[in-house]
Amino acid sequence: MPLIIEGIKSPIEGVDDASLAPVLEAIVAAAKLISNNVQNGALIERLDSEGVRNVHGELVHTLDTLGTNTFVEFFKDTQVVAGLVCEELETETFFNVEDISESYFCVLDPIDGTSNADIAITIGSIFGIFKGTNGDSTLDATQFLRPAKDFVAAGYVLYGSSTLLILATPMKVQEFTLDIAKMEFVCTRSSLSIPVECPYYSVNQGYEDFWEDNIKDVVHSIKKGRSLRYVGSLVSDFHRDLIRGGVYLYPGDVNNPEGKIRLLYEAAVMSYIAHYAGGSSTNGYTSIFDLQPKSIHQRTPIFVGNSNVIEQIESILRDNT
Ligand code: P6P
Repeated sequence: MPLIIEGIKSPIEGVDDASLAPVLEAIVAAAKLISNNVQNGALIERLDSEGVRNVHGELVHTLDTLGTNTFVEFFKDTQVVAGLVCEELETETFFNVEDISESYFCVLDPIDGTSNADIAITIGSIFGIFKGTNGDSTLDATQFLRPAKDFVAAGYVLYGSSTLLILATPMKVQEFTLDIAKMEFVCTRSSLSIPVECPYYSVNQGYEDFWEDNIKDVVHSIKKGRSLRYVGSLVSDFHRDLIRGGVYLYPGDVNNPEGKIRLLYEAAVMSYIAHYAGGSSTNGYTSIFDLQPKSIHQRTPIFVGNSNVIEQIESILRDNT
């Protein structure tokens, strides 16, 4: 049943629960407000660092605070979002709703790649949406510690040369482009699938000296015949893989065995999108789509994109164990 969402001109397909509408409308409204701030950036002094560090020890930028506060406010106003895990907030945030068991629990990286904002490189917002587990009215981390396959919807907003909303449901992955004149999103790709061709790979080659030998073998093998593209912004690198074909790698290394990318609100979302776009993901040994999180801010090595290359990566790592 196509769902009409305020702020999106085209009906959203693949959503069979109309109660999701307020959650998606909150995301659309936040995306529009953040897009405007990103596009005007330095003109409205939105790109500075606030000189404080978040739970991960990363510098907090004005945009991070704006993004966090915007999503928190808009999710709270829905009356159907009961809880939020956000990269910028150390603990879970809960909101008053009428019926917790019929509500939604969201995971969010409000502004991914903020350090790119003041050099006008694409950044994004990454989100995943769980439906409250039947009858379970507990308000604690267990509502969020669920594998990506449990999302009812997930996606990202990409603030780049245009502002895009990528929305994945078990039925399909859709792309919507923000019409700046009308400030509404319009469907521009109705059913996305990762191409069979895989012309690109994305990894920060600068860390090569810190990779374990098996990861060096993986990169050495998959780079053959491919071009390296690395923006340093997950939503950008992943979006290129989704549209043009490719694979994104952020492996662990000797200093950070679990890598940098957070499982719940970054890797799980990209694995969900990849899964429903015909691609796949792995932490090296198991699909991230099925991976059970243990804590809300845990990190994971991630390899995501073209299924054939992901299979090749797992094969190399299995042979190296
Ligand atoms: P590095 C941005 O900080 C981010 O979380 C992702 O968007 C991006 O892919 C990655 O980190 C870049 O990390 O260590 O290569 O600078």
